[in-house]
Amino acid sequence: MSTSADTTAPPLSPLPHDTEGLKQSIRDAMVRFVGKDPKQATQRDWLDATSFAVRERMIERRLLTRRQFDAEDVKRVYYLSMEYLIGRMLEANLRNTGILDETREALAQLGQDYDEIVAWEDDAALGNGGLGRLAACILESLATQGYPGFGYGIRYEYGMFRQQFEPYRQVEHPDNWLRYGNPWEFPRAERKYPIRFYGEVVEHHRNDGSVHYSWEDGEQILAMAYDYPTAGYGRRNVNNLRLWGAKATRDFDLRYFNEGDYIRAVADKSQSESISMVLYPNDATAIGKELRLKQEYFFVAASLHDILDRHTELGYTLDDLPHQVAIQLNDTHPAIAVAELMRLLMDRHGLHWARAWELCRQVFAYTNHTLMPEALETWPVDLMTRVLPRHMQIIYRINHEFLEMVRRRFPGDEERLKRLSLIDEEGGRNVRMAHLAVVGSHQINGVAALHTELLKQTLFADFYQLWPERFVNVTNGVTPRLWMIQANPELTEFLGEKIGHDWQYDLERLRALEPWVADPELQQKFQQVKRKNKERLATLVRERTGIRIRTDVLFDVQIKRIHEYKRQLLKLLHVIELYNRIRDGENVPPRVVIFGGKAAPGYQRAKDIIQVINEVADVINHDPQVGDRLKCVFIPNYEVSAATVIIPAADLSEQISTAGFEASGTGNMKLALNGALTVGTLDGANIEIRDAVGEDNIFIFGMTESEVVAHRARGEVPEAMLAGRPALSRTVEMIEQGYFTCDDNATHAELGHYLRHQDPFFVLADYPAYREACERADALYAQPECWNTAALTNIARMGYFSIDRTVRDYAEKIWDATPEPVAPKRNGG
Ligand code: GPQ
Repeated sequence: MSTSADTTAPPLSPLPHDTEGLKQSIRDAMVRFVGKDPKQATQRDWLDATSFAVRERMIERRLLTRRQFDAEDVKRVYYLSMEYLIGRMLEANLRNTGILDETREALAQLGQDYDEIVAWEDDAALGNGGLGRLAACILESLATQGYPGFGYGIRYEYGMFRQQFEPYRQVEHPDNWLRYGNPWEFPRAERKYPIRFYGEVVEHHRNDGSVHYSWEDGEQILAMAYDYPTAGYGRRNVNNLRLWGAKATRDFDLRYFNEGDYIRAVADKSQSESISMVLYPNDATAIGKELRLKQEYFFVAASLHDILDRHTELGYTLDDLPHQVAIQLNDTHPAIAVAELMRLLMDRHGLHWARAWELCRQVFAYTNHTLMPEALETWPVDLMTRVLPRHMQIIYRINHEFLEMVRRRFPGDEERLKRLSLIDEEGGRNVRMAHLAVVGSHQINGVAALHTELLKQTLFADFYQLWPERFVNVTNGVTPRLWMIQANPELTEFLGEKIGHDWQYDLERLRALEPWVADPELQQKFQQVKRKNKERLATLVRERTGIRIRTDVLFDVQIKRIHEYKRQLLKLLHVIELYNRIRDGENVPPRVVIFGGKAAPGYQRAKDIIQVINEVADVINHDPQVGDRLKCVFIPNYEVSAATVIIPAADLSEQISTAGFEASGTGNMKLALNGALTVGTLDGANIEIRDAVGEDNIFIFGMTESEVVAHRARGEVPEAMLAGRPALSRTVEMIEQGYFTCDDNATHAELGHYLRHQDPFFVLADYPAYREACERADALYAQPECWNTAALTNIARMGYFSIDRTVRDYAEKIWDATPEPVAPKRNGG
């Protein structure tokens, strides 16, 4: 089908992409948009003016991309995610638009320092960790590869909290990232949809005997669109991320105004706008709060309304939906979309149940990111009935039809029905959102090979038996544009000199490096690059913590959310043992240990772990007997912009989760791509990384997933591990006896008890193997030629972990979508 989109409309006047033209644009923007005389401008003003100059060039390409997609009958992919962990936008947009060097020069000619200017930008931290960063990488890759792929999410006014230590404990500060406005967003006042909550379902009986339902009354708020253009690298394609902000409806106030209560009316307004106020800072834990359910429905309802409107505006019918639209659910957070699309198709468009269900199933696919029970979302039936009464009805009907089918296939198997039901009947009745997502999707994917296998064998075993063909694996990836080209310009240049630039588009081409990994000259250059990156990190560490670190030693890095299963405690036990050995006069190889990561504000155990790491670090860093042989640094407020400084400087990458718990990991990929060697368990994507780089180029240790299961079944007391292990016993005793504390012994005693008697993630059981793996790493680091060969081999073999491969896997296995590159020189510019 061809549409009426007007591709013959007059072209936009092309903007120059050279230094002179950019200089002019920046100066103009300073006056016209920022409203300042360049002579009076602050660095923040220069940031804004520069951002406006880039944005002008991006939006031009955005319009051309849209015109082409509209004209060419393309299938569109919509990525629904509660989180996008984007980071700073200026440098990313300059780089992907291809005007980074010119802009740097333009600013220099205007008397401004580019590096200082970009540092003024706040991170867009609309996500918690891996799940949100993956969503950001996927959008970047969709644009880079020319897929018609669009993100939908929430425009939180407050993103991920800022972390401070006072002085050891984590304190959370609000992240008011939109405080000074945001030059990257386009508010779309005309794209506003009313979203309903509460109210009731009314039955309408028709003459032909059919029943029609409508959802009425309750409360309405508006979802308003804010668009963020997303540029592809080395391409003209510019896609769009549409984030929804909550606005009170105009008539919000009528009732109170009539009663003369003006203040109450205005206060009410801010209450309805609170829906998009703040990101819940929880990682891999379900939240269970009414506001969270409202956030989920709010952005899903607005997105589906928008998708269907666009679909019909382009002249398509509902029967065309599966050919024109694919919707990916990023975890279960948007799973209510299944019920919402059913509601729209039936109640608004008059489709019958069976046809609506067929369309739904062909449109949706669902990505699972964890097996951990505490992360699986369920909503009390009572709550769902109150907030979304029509959806609850629809979910009951989906469940009824689904269980009827199961009954036919497994007659008399009541236990199976209970396990599969969308409603969990144990301990109060709850809607299982993962079951809704599975039943409503044509494909379900895990994010690494092991994770997908475990999904099939455990969490979704009953579903896998019903529909084996629906389960696929799509191993995660990372974008080399941010995590190599931007984060590590020196290594990028070094690779360019040796193997050219093709790898920037096809990361598998890094293999061309392999013949040279043992080349002494190349190794020397690589070491120089690492050293420079360590200097850069040392500066950041000094600025944020006041601690001085040397740059001629091994940098041992564990950066990720703080979680028991990720086992920051395992690293900490090793640090304490190293400290003891130094104090005992042993000649321990020097190292700098770097931690970074936030704890969910309500996750007390994780906060205790932060406190203890900070206290241990303080003792070690001030012990004159230790000097600079061991430093331990916890970098506060770990975020995307900090990650781009830490990762290129790392030698050793800590990926030490209890096997079976980390769905994939993506930090593991970023670090290996930058030439860090992994010390890791056989968990998540570590397994695939080992297969890619080879066993000699990674330090694998610890129990495998099945060994963990067997170990747990034996039910041993954790402290039994301490017998015959004096060094480990001493470490645990030092913690519990308060060796490292200044005030609060209780935390430490409790932590000691936890390790001895609970240790749910087997820190003690895996410790001996871990220490041995760290020693293997030390031994290799002592032979620079061998280490550098291994590090360069890691880089050369990381091609598979490009997000571009991940996105192609989704496109081929799940979306049936094809790239639609925007033709160069179509309209100039
Ligand atoms: N992940 Cl369920 C999150 O970052 N947040 C979550 O709420 C859940 C998962 C992570 C997961 O722990 C990592 O192993 C993955 O690499 C990442 O998602 C992306 O798939």
